[in-house]
Amino acid sequence: MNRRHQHTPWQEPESRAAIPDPPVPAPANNHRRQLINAAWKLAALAACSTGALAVVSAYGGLGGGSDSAPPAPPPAGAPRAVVLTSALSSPWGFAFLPDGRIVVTQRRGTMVIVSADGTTKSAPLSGVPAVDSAGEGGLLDVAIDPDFEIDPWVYWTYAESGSGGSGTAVARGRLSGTALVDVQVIFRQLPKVSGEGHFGSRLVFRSDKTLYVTLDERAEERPAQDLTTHLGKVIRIERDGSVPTGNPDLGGTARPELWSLGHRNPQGAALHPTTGELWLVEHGPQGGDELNRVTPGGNYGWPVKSYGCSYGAPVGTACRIGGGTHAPTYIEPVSYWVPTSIAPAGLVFYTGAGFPEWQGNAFLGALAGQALWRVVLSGATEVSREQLFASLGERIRCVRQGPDGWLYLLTDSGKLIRIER
Ligand SMILES: [Ca+2]
Repeated sequence: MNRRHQHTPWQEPESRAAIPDPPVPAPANNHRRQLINAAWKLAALAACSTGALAVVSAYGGLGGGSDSAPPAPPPAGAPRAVVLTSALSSPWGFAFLPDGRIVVTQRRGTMVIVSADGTTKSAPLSGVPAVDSAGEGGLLDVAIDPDFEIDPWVYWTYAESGSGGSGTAVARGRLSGTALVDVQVIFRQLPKVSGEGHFGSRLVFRSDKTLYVTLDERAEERPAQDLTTHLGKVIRIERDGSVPTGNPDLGGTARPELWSLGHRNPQGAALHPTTGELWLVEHGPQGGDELNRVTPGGNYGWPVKSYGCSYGAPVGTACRIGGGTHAPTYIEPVSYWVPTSIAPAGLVFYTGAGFPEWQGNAFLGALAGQALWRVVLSGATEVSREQLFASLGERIRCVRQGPDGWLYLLTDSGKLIRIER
């Protein structure tokens, strides 16, 4: 087996969440919430008999996995998870439409629209080009045009087959009912390469309506430092794919759309709410997952430096790639995870009113790590971090904040979950 593919998240079973979902979706009022909580408690008790875990509390209120003691209820007001739907098929990315509905990509190549309360799911949208869904590829992230109400463009990333293999691409189409029309491919990662690992990718609109795209290194490693390729880079493009002004000058042979380099497999990205800067999370090899603040022209070190180790290396610090330390040549991560990879996916800075204690914190999902991570920051310095909802036992693929101010999670098992109180 290719050593670079040994930890790929899709190789893990997607059947960990053997817990029945609540019988009704989103709670509309306190009475329904009580019904849902009762259903979850029953599910938790049932799950305990099979050794599985269940939880609705961020801190394990209904979990614990003990066969002898009944689970304790979550503390009043504690953040809790409500499953809005579990009817999605390997969902990967989602985005809120102005009317509150949610566009969801499903990795094998379909896009659907879910109602705001999760109770209904549309037929697959027509017009989505064919995707290469082998390995970690497929239909990936989705974003809504900042001017959607004027011109209803939807943007998405996907693995595209072509000469030389496959690569990440960005397309857009106008949403008309359940159709995407006027579909255009606005960007293609070059070169396309063989292999089924590391396609990234996330889409983030800046306040100036240009588009950041985070691009993996396709498990090729070295090209992440090669400015003539798009592998292992963040790019910044206009909505039609053209190159905007203001990108960093990286030298004569550099591709003009490049924004930063030296990334491995960035599967989460978000704008910082006060600085407007792009931040991202990327997978390390064996350990070395990173939360990064992205600066224009910044080099994040892969594959020269990593706090992780090559696959198969003994656990420890001696095996860290390039010694681990990035500075002064490369940019240090804000936070990193060792010795085990959590496989981060999805990133958001919380700005909602529902959790005042979480204001300005970064939240990222974990696939292999099966948790929602909360990182408390002071500027670009980590103050503390903790994992939440680990007892859900879900591979969390995407994290966003909804227009209602709650956090929303997408899981590989097919769930859309709202974190509320
Ligand atoms: Ca790095």
